[in-house]
Amino acid sequence: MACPNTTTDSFTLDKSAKIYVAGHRGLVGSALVRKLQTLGFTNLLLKSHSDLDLTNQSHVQNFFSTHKPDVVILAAAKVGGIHANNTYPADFITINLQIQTNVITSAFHHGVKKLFFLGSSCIYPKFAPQPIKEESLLTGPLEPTNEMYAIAKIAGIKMCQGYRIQYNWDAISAMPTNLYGPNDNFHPENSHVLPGLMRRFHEAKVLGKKEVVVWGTGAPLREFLHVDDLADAVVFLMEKYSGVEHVNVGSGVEVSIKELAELVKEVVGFEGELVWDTSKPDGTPRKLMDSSKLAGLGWVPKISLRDGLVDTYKWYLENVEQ
Ligand code: GFB
Repeated sequence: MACPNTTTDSFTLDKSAKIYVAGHRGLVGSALVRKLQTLGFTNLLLKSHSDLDLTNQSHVQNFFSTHKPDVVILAAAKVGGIHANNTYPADFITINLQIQTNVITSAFHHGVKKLFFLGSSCIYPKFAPQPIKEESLLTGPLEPTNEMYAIAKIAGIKMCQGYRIQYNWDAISAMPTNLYGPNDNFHPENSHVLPGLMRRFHEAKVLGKKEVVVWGTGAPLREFLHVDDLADAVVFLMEKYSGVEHVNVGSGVEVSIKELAELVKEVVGFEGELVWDTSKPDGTPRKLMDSSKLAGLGWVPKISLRDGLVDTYKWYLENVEQ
């Protein structure tokens, strides 16, 4: 495949650049807004879902023609944990394809200088060699529980590549590992494992319960990254990277779901027992990403899993609990 512009390139992200953060109320988008504001970016364009439905093509086109952002960070997506992905496959593929197609095409047609697309580590084959390198994309079958979401995200990567190859447009994409932090979804069924367990342990502690049910066998391995580290990496890549290939963003630290459950239990202060519900799916056995490409560019994460959990539980108590 012809790959123009495959090396790193310097893009000056001006402090006054008009940056549209799509999905600014979510886990990733809100972390990006905090990061950009801390760095002194003053011209952020933010629209909530009630003001702009990103699945509506004509609304998205009108928005871009009216506001003409310089830079777009596409963090809006329908996301969820293993149960939500398994239960609502039509929503996961349709809504994500609609959002990303509308935003990417409108950004291209309205003169956006740089677009950043965010995907997920579930784009890789279920049995990809570990740690997973960027080159593993499309080398084998996907994990069935999140195939629809993964296919939408793979389409997003390919759209960025297509526009770069055909038009030399500066669209880049990054694939974060499993994320957590403030503004996560703490829904008991539809969330990812970390916020789901945090809420369950907290409620069990408050109600004086003796047991908490945890899904699956506890054997799957997962890599977790605090969303503030991800936001830092996104800004870093916006400024330092311009290439056709997506970039993995991980912490390099892997834990089993059993180890994670024990750690969340300790941080929350629940003193009862864990009961494993093996009727629930484990999902992919392991998905540790190889983030050496990003490390080679000069970025490494800073927040340990324990510190990140303490920070997230504090946020949960101050926000969700209230
Ligand atoms: O975080 P999670 O839903 O997503 O589940 P994936 C990770 C593991 O934790 C699975 C187990 O083995 C679950 O069975 N688990 C244990 C739980 N207790 C719970 C619980 O209370 N809630 C949840 N949710 N899991 C997602 C994909 O896969 O990863 C998404 O479905 C996305 O598409 C995301 O890519 C990053 O890591 O398995």
